[in-house]
Formats: sequence, C-alpha cells, structure tokens
Amino acid sequence: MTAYTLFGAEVSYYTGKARAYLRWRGVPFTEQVATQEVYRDIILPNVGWPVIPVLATPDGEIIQDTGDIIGYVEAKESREPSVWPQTPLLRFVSELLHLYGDEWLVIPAMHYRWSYNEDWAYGEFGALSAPHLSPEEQYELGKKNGARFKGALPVLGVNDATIPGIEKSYEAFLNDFSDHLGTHPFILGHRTTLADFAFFGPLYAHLYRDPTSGELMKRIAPRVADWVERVENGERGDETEPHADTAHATLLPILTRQMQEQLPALLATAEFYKEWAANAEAGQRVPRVLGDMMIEIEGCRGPAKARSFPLWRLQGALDVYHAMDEETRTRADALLQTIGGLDLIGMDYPRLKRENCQLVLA
Ligand SMILES: N[C@@H](CCC(=O)N[C@@H](CS)C(=O)NCC(=O)O)C(=O)O
Repeated sequence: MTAYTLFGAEVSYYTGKARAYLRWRGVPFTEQVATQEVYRDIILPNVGWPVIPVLATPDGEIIQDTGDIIGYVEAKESREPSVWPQTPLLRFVSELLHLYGDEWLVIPAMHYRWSYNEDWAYGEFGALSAPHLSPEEQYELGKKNGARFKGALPVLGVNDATIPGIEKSYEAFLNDFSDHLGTHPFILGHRTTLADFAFFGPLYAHLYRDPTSGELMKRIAPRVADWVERVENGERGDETEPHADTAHATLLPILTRQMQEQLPALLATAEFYKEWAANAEAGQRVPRVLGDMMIEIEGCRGPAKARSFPLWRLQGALDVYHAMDEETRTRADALLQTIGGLDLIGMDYPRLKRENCQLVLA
C-alpha cells in the first residue's frame, strides 16, 4: 500500500475535518465509505468501538481520532507549512478553536441535523451503509443506524430548554464569523490552519450539506458558505507570509462566545473528572461520560452530560499555554482577560493520554 486510506462518510462531521486536512496536506489518500462490512472487518477489530473516521497508513497502522490523525501525518510527512501556526500565541488560539470546533459547535450541528433534516439523514445513513439496497430499505436501515447518533442529543445538551439558545447562539456565531471573513480569508488570517479544519467539521457535513441547514447558512451567512466551499476545494491562501502573532479583532467575539458557553461546561467536567481520577489507576480507561451537568447558551439552561473527551482537547491547548515564554504568556493572559477566559489558567486536572484509540488516565 502506498497511500493512506480514510474510512469515513460524507455525512460525518469528523470525516469532513480529516478529509479537508488530508486534501490540504497534499498526501496521497483514498477515501473508503464506512459500510457495515468496513465497521465489521476494519473498525471494530482495530479500534474496538464503532467510530469514524479511521485512517490506515501506508505502513499499515490504524489511527482513530482526527487530532491523532493530523498529528501523525504532520510528523510523518514533515511538510511546510505546518498545519499549526508557527507563532506561539496563535498556536494557542488554534488549539482553543480546535476545542470549540470539535466539542462545542457539535451542539448546533447535531441540533440542526436532527431537528430539521431527520428524514434526509436517515436516507443518507442507509445509502452509505448498504449502497445495494433500495431507497426504502436504505431509509429503514438508516433509521436503525441513525438512532445511535440521534441519541447523542441529550448527551450534548440539546433539549427543549436549550434549543432556543442554541439557535440564537448559532445565528450570532454565523454573523460573527461572516464579519471576520469580510476581512480575512481564513480563521487565523491569510492561510489555512488547523482552526479551519476544526471548524470545517461542524460547518460542512451538518450545517452546509444537510439541505435545510445549508439553506440557512447560505441565506444568512453566504460568506461562511463560501469559506466552506473554499476549504472543501483545498484553497490554501498565501503561505509565503508568516503570521503576525496576534488574534485578529474580528475573532474576539467568537472566542468570547466560546468562553461564555463552553468554559463553564469544561470547569464542571474537570471537577467530575478529578473525583473519578481520585479513585482510578494510571492506564485506566476514562468513561466517556463523567456525570450530569447544566449548560447555558444565550440564557437558556438545560441538562447535558459531562463528556470526558473535551478535556483531552483542552489539555492540548493548556499544554501550549504552559510552554509559553513569559512575554507570550503575558499576551495570552491579556487575550484571555478580554475574552472572559481567565478561569482557564488555573485549571489543573490529572493528565490524560491516548492508548489503543481510547482516553486513559496518564
Ligand atoms: N474525537 C473523535 C470523534 C469521532 C466521532 O465522534 N465520530 C462520529 C461520526 S462523525 C462517530 O462515529 N460517533 C460514534 C459514537 O460517538 O459513538 C475524532 O475527532 O475523530
């Protein structure tokens, strides 16, 4: 085998992120649809649970988790420019936005898919699992397979209490992102970086490609739809110029929204995790759900599960913060103050690591 193989699906959030990254990176890869057979023969035996995307490397390694996929390919291929900005403050910002794209924008993405595109999604799920079946049979199969994904809504905190806030927040986010794109072609400025791929996850498969959601995006935020198309097409921007090490003013409303909504959930999750870790051993698998909490979005409060995975992405961001020199840290603290994120600094929880495609206590 000389190329990478990405096992995934066009309807999948994180496959979109990995595909856009691999396309941009320019490495040879083919994409194979994660049919029932692929789950049975490749994903379950190697990963241990049904999840996409999965990358098979030319050396025969199997990698799950888009963060691990990107990290692996970056290290293996050593191409320029790196997916990460080379300036330290922006590297931190890119990890924060990675956390936001992967673990918070999933809330509107899943809400809009399952509240406005449900039947369409069942057809798509069925067609990808069993391309040989009739559309009616695919719909029935898709309904069965899709139940697991729809079942994530209460876990994420999508419910009658939060939905009005989720919609208000998403529309405001689209507005802020449009303003940003009015002066900068990509999230960190003039070229594509990790932050673009992280946002592409929610903003492509669910919020652009699902018909009703795509109609909303194109109507109220055509610039965001244009960015989705540019990232999808592998547009790179100007890679000759290094980044100036500041977050553009137009990114601040997006980061502020992240801190308002996601940071309290992260703080609550870290408390559950500390309680769990106090009685756990190194190497022990961390439960995907650690407890019950309330989230608040645009004044709408409702129940959600405290999921452990966001703490892993957060650890990535905090590691960058703690590795900063004093001058950069002073600038990072000023940024955190501006966006309402100072509580991040004091966060301290037992380290996590990845082992056999799972999150474990380090
Ligand atoms: N952190 C993982 C998330 C992968 C993920 O949640 N994939 C979805 C499809 S887009 C899935 O297969 N979920 C199954 C599940 O969570 O049980 C990544 O970045 O790869």
